[in-house]
Amino acid sequence: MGLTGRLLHPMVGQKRASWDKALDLVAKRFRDAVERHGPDSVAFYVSGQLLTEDYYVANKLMKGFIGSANIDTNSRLCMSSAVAGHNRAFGEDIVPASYDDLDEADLIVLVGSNTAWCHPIVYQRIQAARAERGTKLVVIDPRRTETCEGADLHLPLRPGTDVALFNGLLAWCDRAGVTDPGFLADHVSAPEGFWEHVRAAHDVWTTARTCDVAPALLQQFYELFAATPRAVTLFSQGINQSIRGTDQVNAIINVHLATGRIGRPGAAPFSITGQPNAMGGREVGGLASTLAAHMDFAPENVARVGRFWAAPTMATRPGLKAVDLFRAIGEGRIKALWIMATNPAVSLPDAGRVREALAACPFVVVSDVIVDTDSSAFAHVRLPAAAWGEKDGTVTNSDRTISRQRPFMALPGQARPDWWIVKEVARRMGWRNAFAYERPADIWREHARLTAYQNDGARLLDLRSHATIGNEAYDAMEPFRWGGTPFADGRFSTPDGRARLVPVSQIDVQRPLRDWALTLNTGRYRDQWHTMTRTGLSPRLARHREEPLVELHPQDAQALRIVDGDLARVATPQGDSLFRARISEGQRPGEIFTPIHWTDQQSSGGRTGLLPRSLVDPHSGQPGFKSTPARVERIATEWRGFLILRGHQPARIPCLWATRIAVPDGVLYEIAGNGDPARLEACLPRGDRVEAIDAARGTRRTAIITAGRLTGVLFVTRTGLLPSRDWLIGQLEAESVGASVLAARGPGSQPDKGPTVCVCFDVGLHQIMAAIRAQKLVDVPSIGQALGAGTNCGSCRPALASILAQIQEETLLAAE
Ligand SMILES: Nc1nc2c(c(=O)[nH]1)N[C@H]1C(S)=C(S)[C@@H](COP(=O)(O)OP(=O)(O)OC[C@H]3O[C@@H](n4cnc5c(=O)[nH]c(N)nc54)[C@H](O)[C@@H]3O)O[C@H]1N2
Ligand SMILES: Nc1nc2c(c(=O)[nH]1)N[C@H]1C(S)=C(S)[C@@H](COP(=O)(O)OP(=O)(O)OC[C@H]3O[C@@H](n4cnc5c(=O)[nH]c(N)nc54)[C@H](O)[C@@H]3O)O[C@H]1N2
Ligand SMILES: [Mo]
Repeated sequence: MGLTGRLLHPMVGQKRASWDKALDLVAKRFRDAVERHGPDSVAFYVSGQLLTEDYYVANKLMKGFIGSANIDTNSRLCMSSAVAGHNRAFGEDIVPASYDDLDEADLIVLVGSNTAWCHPIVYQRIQAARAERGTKLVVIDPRRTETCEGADLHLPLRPGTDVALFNGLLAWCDRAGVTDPGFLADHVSAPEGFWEHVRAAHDVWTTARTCDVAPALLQQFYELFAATPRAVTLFSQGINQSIRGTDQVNAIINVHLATGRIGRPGAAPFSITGQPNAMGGREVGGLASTLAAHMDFAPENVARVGRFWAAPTMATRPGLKAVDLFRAIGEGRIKALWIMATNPAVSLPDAGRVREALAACPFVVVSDVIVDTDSSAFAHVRLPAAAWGEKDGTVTNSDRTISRQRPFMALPGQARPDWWIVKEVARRMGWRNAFAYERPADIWREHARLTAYQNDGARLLDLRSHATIGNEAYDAMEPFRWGGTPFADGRFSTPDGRARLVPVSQIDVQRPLRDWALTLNTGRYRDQWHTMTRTGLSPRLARHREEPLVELHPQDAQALRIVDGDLARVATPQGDSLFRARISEGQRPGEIFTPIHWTDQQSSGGRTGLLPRSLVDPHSGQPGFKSTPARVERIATEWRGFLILRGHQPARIPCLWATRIAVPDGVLYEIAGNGDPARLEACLPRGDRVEAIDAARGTRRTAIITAGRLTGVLFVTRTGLLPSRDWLIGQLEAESVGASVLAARGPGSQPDKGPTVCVCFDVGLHQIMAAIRAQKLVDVPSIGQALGAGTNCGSCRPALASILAQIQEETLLAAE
């Protein structure tokens, strides 16, 4: 929320510009492109981090006035498979679940979701339900994540075999007689041959072999599911981000439809959202494949929305989906592109290609809150948007609850809300009356009216009670969920009111290729958000994982002669990047994992975006981010070390490996390289220099003291250990330091806290271990009482549980 790195005024090229000048330029370039090359020569690439009002205005401008549907969103990378799956099964993109279902379920199945890290609040709610009513928890994920800690079952399936697993479950339920014939007869239709197909191919043994899980484990899950009517299946990116994502979604929904476990308390398939307002984007129609307000491009819908908007040039067919859009940009077919609230140079698959496309695009506009991002490096115009605490509007969450987001901070500098920026461009393109919004409430009312417009019940999304809401009532709006309990009456949004069972088959999972024998899986860390433009500024958040790691199973590491802490190059046919190796039993052999977060702004390596291929699901266009053929090799370095700088930062650190970590009053770089490390001294500021060299260990420690204060530290070693950085970092804030800083430890200074486990209360591993031993703590709540750890956001509780388990095991062994 601070102003570090904030974009505070419009910029044209590298120069500051007035809003008038910047907006006129954007309007002119978009108008010129449309006039010369037609409406499909321009595009918007937007984001689930816009508010519903922002999204509505952008969608209206592109689809009703510019006359193209070339507006797509990063939700394409996130949940478009869920959208496509819902449409196929229900006839409308409805999430038929609410968070209350988690409280009422007896079984919760997490599929392809690292909930403990990515949805910590939901995860705490699940844990509370478990403590209260003994809800069973099953995790289906190829990796053993912290979400598996304390779960009743973990199925570490072969990636990409979820269709087989859920088809197997459906067959099991059929055989066990727990399908719901009444519900099927009255409310569901199945294509011919559906049941024969399910029954034929899916015995437990075959399925277990396909999924590479122990048959007994699989059977245990099937028995549990069959015996538990109140079951919620919650899924996210392990299901969606796949070239068979939509089929995987329908495989899950099929089971719930067939067992009638939908539209009832505690029973639902539950697609969980990633970004704060990805759902609001779906409601306004911000995907290139949807029109507006849950309508598609059927001619009657185009006519209806056109009438409502009094639109001069309606888009009549879907536009380009994200991956295709950037391909079109690369081919020169898009002459002007506007990116809002997303960082595609990092987050799209095959990001090297994306960068080439951006570099070749004649006109790129980026609306962002941060000056320098990997994408804004390609912008001709940068527009300063309002950030989270300054924004005013609404958002929708996973369970259709719409909440007001109210600003609690003033707009800094020249920053403006995204809706304001878009409507100003629209007005300058000539559509003054259609975009005469003065406040978010004006847009909200229009959006609500459109959802109700000629909606005779065909669409569940209907906000008519809000169509005439006053400005004050809008400001005072309480969160509300639309759609009630969808499908409680057994009526679905299809023409005949019946849900559809969709026949889906497991496609063969690609065998490892000779040169690319490993499979790369990618995803999130607990304490970073996507491309780190904001979380990367927080020293504390950096402590959980300071560097981008490639996690490998011990067997693979041994074969590759990689030990924990080595640098390793991950390569795929698309590109390559360096990572720090972490050996992990939680990986399946043959599969590696890297985080999506690091960018050019923080690191010389860790560039996961360069690695995935741009293959997409045929129905949804969502990329298969979770599975890319890859290989890994060890990269030898002669020395490693760290560099701490107060204030100033060099543009480049001249060595093989450098990752930047924000620290209070400065930055810390973890570094490694070959050759003479003396060239790094160029990065140090001017000042008095103290130095210690230990030739035997190949260690050299340099500190720079300027006017009594510590301004730079360079520690390098060829063989020895490096001291903890914490004490030195603390010295950046000290009024005066002396030559003793080279000891990296003050007189009588506190023992090292160890790696941070609880970020909220800044509690380290060593502190936790010491407290467990000294105070004989036996459970996670007692650690919380002793140290505070885990008592706020709770996302470290699985880590606390595993530390506890480890110490208990050691104590037992010692006793024996
Ligand atoms: N800390 C943090 N939280 C976040 C975010 C963040 O950046 N940081 N981003 C938010 C956003 S936008 C999103 S979309 C969500 C994503 O939330 P999640 O979906 O929970 O996160 P991911 O780490 O992308 O992937 C989830 C899991 O899918 C597993 N997986 C991979 N392949 C398969 C497979 O074939 N089958 C199955 N069953 N599982 C598989 C991976 O091993 C991984 O553990 O998180 C949201 N929350
Ligand atoms: N390999 C791999 N790639 C992935 C994924 C994966 O699992 N694996 N996950 C995919 C998923 S699910 C997602 S959601 C994407 C996320 O990827 P991105 O959307 O590219 O990531 P963010 O860092 O969230 O980018 C948001 C940008 O908007 C800016 N911003 C923040 N708030 C505002 C605002 O209010 N207005 C404006 N105008 N700008 C703002 C931020 O500074 C930042 O630059 O990544 C996708 N890419
Ligand atoms: Mo996402």
